[in-house]
Amino acid sequence: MSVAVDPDLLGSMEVDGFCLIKGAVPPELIARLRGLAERKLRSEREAHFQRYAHHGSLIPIHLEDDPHTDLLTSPALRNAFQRLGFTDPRWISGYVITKPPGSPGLWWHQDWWAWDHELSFEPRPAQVFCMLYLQPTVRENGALRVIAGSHRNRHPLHDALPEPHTQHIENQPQNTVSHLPVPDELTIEADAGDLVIGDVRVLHATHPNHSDAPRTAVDLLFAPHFRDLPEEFRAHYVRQFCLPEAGWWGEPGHPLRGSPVSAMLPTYDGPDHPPVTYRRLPAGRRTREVPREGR
Ligand SMILES: O=C(O)CCC(=O)C(=O)O
Repeated sequence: MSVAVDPDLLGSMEVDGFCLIKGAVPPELIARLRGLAERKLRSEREAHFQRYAHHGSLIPIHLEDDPHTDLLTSPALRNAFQRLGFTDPRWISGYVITKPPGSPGLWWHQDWWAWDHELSFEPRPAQVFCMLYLQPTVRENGALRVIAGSHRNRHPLHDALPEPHTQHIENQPQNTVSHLPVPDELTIEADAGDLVIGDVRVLHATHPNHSDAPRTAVDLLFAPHFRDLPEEFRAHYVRQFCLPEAGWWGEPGHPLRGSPVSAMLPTYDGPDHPPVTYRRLPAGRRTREVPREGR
């Protein structure tokens, strides 16, 4: 049964570029996600934590990682997406993000990657992040900071920030523009099981973790209106590295074909397209490094 669009939630996404859905995911699924996060964190090498010092970690999630398919097909996620009016949500990638005790805040950034394309200026997001917190998350232990409306409106930070997800921004000290407070920022505090869904164009950062316990979240990225995307974007998304190898949907007998999770995975049968131009900074800014990694 489908759930009606919630005008308040949809309004928050449209106007602010993010929304908070309280108690979206049930405790049993959160407990299993904690288990997944612990396994992933245990198996990661020290070099990873050094490279992603400000995230804490950015460990990819794949379909094999229990309970990821159960989360993707859960009534909880379906319900949240229907309330937001997502017409054809497809999963693109996912990460375990932890912030160890005493770790720094994450730099201000936005996560859109195709700023030369006209799609960047559409009201509806081409891509959203879903942050699922696995413990109470407040300012003290590294909650999310956001600038409401910055997904569609120019903000002074757009002209000041280094390229996101590069070593250049990773090297910025905490007393620089990449981290400092801005007057219009908001902090989103969340409980375990709350879902923060954001347009990837919105400017966001995190507070440092000043507590003595890790702060862990699962971050999933989706194309909420996949079937309406231009062909070149659909062709791009099916090739993302967290997903099963592109083409599975055309292989007779492939275990994913007809499976419940298949409805949440992007597929594409159209013509080949040259890659969409990769541009991490909005118009007027130019790439300083070529960072074709991650996200
Ligand atoms: O860890 C968080 O709360 C935010 C992570 C984030 O903003 C990102 O990975 O882009």
